[in-house]
Amino acid sequence: MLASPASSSLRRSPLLVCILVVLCIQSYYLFKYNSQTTAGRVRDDYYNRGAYAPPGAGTATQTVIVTRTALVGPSGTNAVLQPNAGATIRGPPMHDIVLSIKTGATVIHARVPIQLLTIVPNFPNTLIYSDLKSKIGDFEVVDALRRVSADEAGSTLKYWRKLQDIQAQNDGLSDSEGKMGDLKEGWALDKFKNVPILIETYQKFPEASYYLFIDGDTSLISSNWFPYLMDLSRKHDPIHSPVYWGSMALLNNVPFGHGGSGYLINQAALRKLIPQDKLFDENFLLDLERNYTKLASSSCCGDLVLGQAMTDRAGVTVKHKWPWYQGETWWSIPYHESNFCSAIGTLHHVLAEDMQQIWDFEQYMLKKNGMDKWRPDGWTEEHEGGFKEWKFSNMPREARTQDLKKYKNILFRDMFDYFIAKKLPQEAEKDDDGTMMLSAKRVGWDNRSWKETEWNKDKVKKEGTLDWQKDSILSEKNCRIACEVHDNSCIQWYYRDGICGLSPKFNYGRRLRNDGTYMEWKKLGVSGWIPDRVEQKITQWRAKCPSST
Ligand SMILES: *[C@@H]1O[C@H](CO)[C@@H](O)[C@H](O)[C@H]1NC(C)=O
Ligand SMILES: CC(=O)N[C@H]1CO[C@H](CO)[C@@H](O)[C@@H]1O
Repeated sequence: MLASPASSSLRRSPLLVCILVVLCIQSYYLFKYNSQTTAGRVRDDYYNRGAYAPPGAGTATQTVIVTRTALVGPSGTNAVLQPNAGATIRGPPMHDIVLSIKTGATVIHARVPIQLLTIVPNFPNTLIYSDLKSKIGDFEVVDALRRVSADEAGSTLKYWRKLQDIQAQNDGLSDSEGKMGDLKEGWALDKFKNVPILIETYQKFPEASYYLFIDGDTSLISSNWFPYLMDLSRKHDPIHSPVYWGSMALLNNVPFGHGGSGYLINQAALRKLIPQDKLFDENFLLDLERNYTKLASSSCCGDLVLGQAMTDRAGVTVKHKWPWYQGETWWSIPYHESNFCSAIGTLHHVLAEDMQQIWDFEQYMLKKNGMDKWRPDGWTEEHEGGFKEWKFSNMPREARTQDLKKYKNILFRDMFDYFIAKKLPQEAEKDDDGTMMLSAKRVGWDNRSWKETEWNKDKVKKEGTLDWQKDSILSEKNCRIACEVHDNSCIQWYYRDGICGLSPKFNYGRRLRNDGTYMEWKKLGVSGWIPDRVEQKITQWRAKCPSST
């Protein structure tokens, strides 16, 4: 018979067994006592449950069990495992907004787990949609395409069938080397998902005030959202005054909320698309889905199709609410007067490792701003314990008159200070030929100056192009001089063979490649900043929202 070292030593020593039993009973009472007396403990448990319960299951009556596993090692040392949730700061939970995450089967494992570990517990009603049914931890992942009409979707659905087949054989998509190969073509399926996701999200939570739709590479400054929704609900009653807000994009004259930046729709707007009495009318819903699947098959993107549905059928056109909703992350955002003092709602193109950094940043800022214990006026112990849900559509009177200006939002300025200020090249350098520059530069680096003004071979052919603009694309030095000498508003530049980017906004950017030689990096691109001008601009922008410290 096999026996583990621990159990055989237990059998040898009845005294050890007795001690263990006594310890167990004692810790049971200790735990029971603790959980009844400290509000902080109740809160931690609440969030532990939120994090691990399947979406929608976070009801108030559920029993919470926290297990503490005592490991008795061979040497008799005790190691106690317990979740470190007490250290995490979370704002008031937001049951009244449904967070709906759209992702794809080939990327879900790279992206969604870190969302679940960071922002999602602040949104107890979270749904995850993909193009394949699966699970992530205890979260059910819904296949958003299962109800898409195949005859309307056309040949693109062959990728979907391929995913289904491979899943059925493998119980997963990776091959024996962990790769997914051409399955990545599955992104073409993405455009069919938005409208079905909208319908199903509404069906699952018809009573919610808000529905926020994001992608797997979208992050949120989650704590900014509670005061934001309070303010919004005072101005637009979520049940009667339609809201469809996002970062507006325009394609073929159709305005729509860009999907990766996230778009917010309230119940009033959804009701206009799907009248309440039609919410479970399968014929109506099938008709709606078919109409927009057909449109999707000849369109580029699902967020656009949704924008069209909202405009045509619901009569609600997206409102542009940039920079709260925006499509970049800390290093790719162009910092400027226009956003420096604004609060951050969403971030997009967030790499998994950046998502962790952004979460750490939020935690840091909550403490720094003294907002770590913030709760709205009218918040009670029942809300805290999850026994009562906070309805933005029916807030307590105190909350409706609370001075929200006192809430310290997390701003773009803060993100700049936290991530970039210390990494910034501070000193002008010498160029390769020994002459002194005004700029500091990085090789193999893309600071995205080209996003603002890009001079290239085609553009310099246009009439009226000045000589220095024509010259700027000929060499790195010319491009640098274009910024330093010819363009007063320019604070940074980017040069790559035949391309010169000049920008009056600050963009940090990112290394283009980690391996390779200096010459290879140079080919990829060189970025320069003019430290004096950068500092001057940042000081100007900062003056509008001086930090308290
Ligand atoms: C679908 O399109 C048809 C034809 O344009 C239209 O008559 C019908 O009302 C639409 N149905 C829905 C639910 O949008
Ligand atoms: C990684 C990246 O965004 N690279 C960009 C660098 O700049 C060139 C010039 O415009 C762009 O084409 C690249 O996409």
